[in-house]
Amino acid sequence: MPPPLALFTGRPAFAEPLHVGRPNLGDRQCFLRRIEEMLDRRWFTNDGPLVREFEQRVADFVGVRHCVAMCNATVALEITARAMGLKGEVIVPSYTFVATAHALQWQEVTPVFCDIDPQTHNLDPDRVASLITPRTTGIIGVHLWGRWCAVDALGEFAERRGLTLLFDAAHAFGCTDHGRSLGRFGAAEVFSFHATKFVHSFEGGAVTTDDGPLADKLRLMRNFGFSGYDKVIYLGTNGKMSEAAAAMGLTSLENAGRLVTVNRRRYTSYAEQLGELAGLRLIDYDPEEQNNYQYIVVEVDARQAGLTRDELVEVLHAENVRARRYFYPGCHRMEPYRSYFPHAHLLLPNTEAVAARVFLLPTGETISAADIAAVGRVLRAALDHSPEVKAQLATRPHPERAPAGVS
Ligand code: T4K
Repeated sequence: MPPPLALFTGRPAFAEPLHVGRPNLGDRQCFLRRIEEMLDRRWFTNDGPLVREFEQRVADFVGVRHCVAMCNATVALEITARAMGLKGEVIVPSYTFVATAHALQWQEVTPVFCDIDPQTHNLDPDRVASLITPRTTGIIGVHLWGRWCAVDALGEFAERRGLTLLFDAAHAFGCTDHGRSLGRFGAAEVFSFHATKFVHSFEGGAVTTDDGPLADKLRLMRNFGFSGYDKVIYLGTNGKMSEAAAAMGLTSLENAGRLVTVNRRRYTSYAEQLGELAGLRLIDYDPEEQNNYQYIVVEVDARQAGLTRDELVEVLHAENVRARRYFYPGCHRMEPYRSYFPHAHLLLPNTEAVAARVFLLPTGETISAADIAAVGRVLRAALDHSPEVKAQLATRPHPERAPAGVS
């Protein structure tokens, strides 16, 4: 009998693909009513009533004075970095979505990659000091998977050294640090409301801050710098959120309480499935903190599991489970950074190791407990038959596998 895996039988566990990041919907009727009202109003963008309502609700939720909604988090990061006068070099983790680095490089600010703490997957505050040069103007921390990034240590350090501190909170809506909502730290924080996020507006982002003059500046900059009909007082761009996006954002925000319950249940089901599998570990979310449980993040110990992360991902893809290797291979191994800093990996051992052993599994409204049980069965079968799986995969060329030895 061949192992019960599509790799051998040709019959995938799922007829349709299971995606990581499948959007959650919220109340469809409520969304459609908002769209109908928007059409009747004929006000589709440029600081419309839905965007204003969304901003107010996000600010209240996070507990900040100001929220400035934007078309996406990448542009929001770019505008915020520019508004804060970041130039020269800015310290960022490499283990993040490439947008964190691109938002700086796009305006010719050099991202300097700092290694992460392998436990938290977040920037290691003890390594930041050694990367400071006379050109350093700021730090951008990332709350990866909604787990808080050393906000207090980085805050104290930035203040002492006169650096601007921002946070990329793309993953962190609805998450806390010691009971304090993420989105309230540093000079400003940036959320993503992309379709794949916990709360989403199809495409969207927002900056949250308690700094009134900064919020005013961000509003001008996202609207070409206009301060009146014919008056431009800053260099600006177009970073506005549309009314249709805000309609989805509001509907999604209203669904957040229900979704976190669903996500948490999925996380618990995965924990039960993976708990018995040697070599696979689901990352923890501190039970004392709030998390949105939007990310099912698995770490593979290849020696114990008998298979590498990449081999397991291939097994899952054959079953139509589109597991993702976020954030492999790390920004420092992507262009243009790879060419600019060809030796960056030497200073990023934890980034390299974590990026080689992590994969993400699908969750959310569209995934059922039965789906998770089936994913568990696939993983169990793969580990039970690891020598056969390894031999079978070796017959298939796969140029994208992580280099041997890094996992
Ligand atoms: N900082 C961090 C730490 C981030 O993670 C991100 C974005 C940003 C900054 C920038 O935020 P934005 O500028 O995007 O607001 C996706 C998202 O596009 C991106 O927003 C997200 N992080 C990143 C983690 O994931 P890709 O290139 O992996 O997307 P893609 O097209 O492969 O889609 C992801 C999965 O979602 C697929 O499995 C398919 C599924 N999907 C996607 C969409 C859009 C659906 O099922 N339906 C959909 O409508 O970047």
